[in-house]
Amino acid sequence: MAVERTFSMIKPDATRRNLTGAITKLLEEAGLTVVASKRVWMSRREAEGFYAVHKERPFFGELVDSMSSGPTVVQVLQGENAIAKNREVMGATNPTQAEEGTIRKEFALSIGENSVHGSDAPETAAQEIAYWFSETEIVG
Ligand code: DAT
Ligand code: MG
Repeated sequence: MAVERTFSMIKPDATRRNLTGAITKLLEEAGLTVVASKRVWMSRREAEGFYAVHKERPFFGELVDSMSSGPTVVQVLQGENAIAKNREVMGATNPTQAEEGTIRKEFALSIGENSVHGSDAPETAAQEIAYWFSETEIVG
């Protein structure tokens, strides 16, 4: 399995509760290395662009409101099989369905305020990394 990079975001519901360290610890314990990280309070426009794939979904307005409601921490994670591994550590989108030991099981408040985002495929990982980071900000 090749070393990959994926994009991760610690959402406002989690930064508000001072969970940045606790969430990063779970990612690092899973073997993922944080090769870029910064705190960003995204605008509504940035949130709409980032989540454009969901713009026809009924929850889009709520999603944009929540993502622009406070600071997030955007990160690039690197490691073996990083995209799938990050999704595994995150747990299911709906925290009631997330497995024990996952970030969402432990910390998510609801399906909307579910504490973390993670890319779902190599193409989206590349797009999402480029949306928030320049190459020089990533130190692998
Ligand atoms: P994931 O974040 O697990 O990749 P997704 O891409 O389907 O899930 O949805 C993106 C985000 O949109 C999700 O993290 C929270 C929000 N969301 C998804 N389904 C929702 C719903 N039924 N009600 C409210 N928010 C929802
Ligand atoms: Mg998704």
